[in-house]
Amino acid sequence: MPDSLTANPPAGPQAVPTPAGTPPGRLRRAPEHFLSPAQIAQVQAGRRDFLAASFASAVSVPALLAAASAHAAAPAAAPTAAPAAAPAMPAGGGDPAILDKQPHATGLGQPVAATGYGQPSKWEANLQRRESPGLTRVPQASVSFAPLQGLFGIITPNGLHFERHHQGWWDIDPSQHRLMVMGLVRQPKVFTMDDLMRLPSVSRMHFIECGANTGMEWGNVAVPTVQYTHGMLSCCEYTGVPLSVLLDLCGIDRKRARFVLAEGADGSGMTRTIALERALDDVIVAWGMNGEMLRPENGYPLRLVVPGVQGVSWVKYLRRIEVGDQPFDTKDEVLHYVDLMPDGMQRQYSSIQECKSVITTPSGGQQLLGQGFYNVSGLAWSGRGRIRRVDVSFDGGRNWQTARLEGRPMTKCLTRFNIDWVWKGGPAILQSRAIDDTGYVQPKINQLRAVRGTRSIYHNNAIQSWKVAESGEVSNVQVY
Ligand SMILES: Nc1nc2c(c(=O)[nH]1)N[C@H]1C(S)=C(S)[C@@H](COP(=O)(O)O)O[C@H]1N2
Ligand SMILES: [Mo]
Repeated sequence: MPDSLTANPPAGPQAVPTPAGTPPGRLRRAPEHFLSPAQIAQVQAGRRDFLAASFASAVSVPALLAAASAHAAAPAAAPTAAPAAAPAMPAGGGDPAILDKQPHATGLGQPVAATGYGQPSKWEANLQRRESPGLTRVPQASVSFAPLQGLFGIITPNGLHFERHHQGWWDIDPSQHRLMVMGLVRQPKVFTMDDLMRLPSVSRMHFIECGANTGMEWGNVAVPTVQYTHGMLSCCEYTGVPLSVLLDLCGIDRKRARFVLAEGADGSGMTRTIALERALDDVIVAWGMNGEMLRPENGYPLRLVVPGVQGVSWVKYLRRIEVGDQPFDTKDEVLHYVDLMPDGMQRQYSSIQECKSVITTPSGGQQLLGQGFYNVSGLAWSGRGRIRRVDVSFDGGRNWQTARLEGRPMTKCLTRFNIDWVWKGGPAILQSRAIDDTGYVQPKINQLRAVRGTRSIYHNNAIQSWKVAESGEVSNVQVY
């Protein structure tokens, strides 16, 4: 590793005072890939088997990290790589970034509306949602993970929202899209987008988490960065009409109705049963996402928002709601999305995303470049309600301190937490533990395994551990 990465930052006049009264530490952002260029070439050449095998049997983390740091240390592939540390001050004193006239201070800048739809800075081009090559056989039935390590606050920008498609995504003409509501209703109806968008709407902030998020970590440590351990998670402000309004418009048969079925228009035939109680509570038939129409990848022009429930029930390209008197037991509820328990039985309809949290900075693949103050930051959420408290440990769970929650926690929504930390250069294990307003405490991985076994895929909400080595390298570990 180049010396510049391990050297302590010069404590010059620029040292910013921090709440903990120590100079700030520095951090190298997570490598955006955990595959070496050679491995990526192999994947591109169609050799995915070695990766599929590694994912199934837990990739060796040292190997991945070695690959990651090899990649990160390679000459910057693009001019957009994370900015290098500021050049050392010239002997004569004076910072050229201050003293020299910069082009942007002397030339004429860009005109308004140079791009009709604004784009992120070119310096941020490494912040991307990313697929796990080899995780699935075709990219139309795959996942791209949100780069949690690079996001602030709680809102996921629309272009970085994670994606999960079973049969590829579509950009459906909204003028040709229809939503049918039928079954146990007095008057079945078909709605156009115009019909729907004239109805009384609501806007609510909620997280969406795929039930399989963190699913690769059931047996052992499997992936190196928070993007891949927790990136099937996003949080938006959704706008739409409450499903209860549509059901009332159609005159739902309140005596017999117990469940509704939601069906998507894509070829995956995505269909999910939702209990009527929930359907009438906070479920939204949504077209808006962070102030604009849904993105095609996320179900444009219409998707179901089912707060607190695993992502699969948030049916995209929503085209049909059927009201019935029993669960529909569709393929995505019988064959898939069941939890294999230690006794060999399958647990079905376990839809709620239980209370969970993760530290996003510092996190796996990042590197602390010097001792000093760090703002440790992360996300907490619960499918049952609001986050009440987040505790953080720096010694693998022996001692806990309460983190600061940003803003007022909202129900079934991400909550950002922060806590001060001074790294003195020794090894540390960082963990966060969330508690929701039902009093539920996020479990340790061994507590979860004791009940659920190790052969599950879905609903792994265990405490995440990040190990900080004396070198400052941060890696994914499991602590019992
Ligand atoms: N029509 C349709 N809806 C769907 C899916 C799909 O493949 N087709 N995937 C589901 C799954 S498993 C998840 S986790 C979420 C992902 O939503 P996103 O792609 O907007 O992140 O959509 C759900 N709704
Ligand atoms: Mo999912």
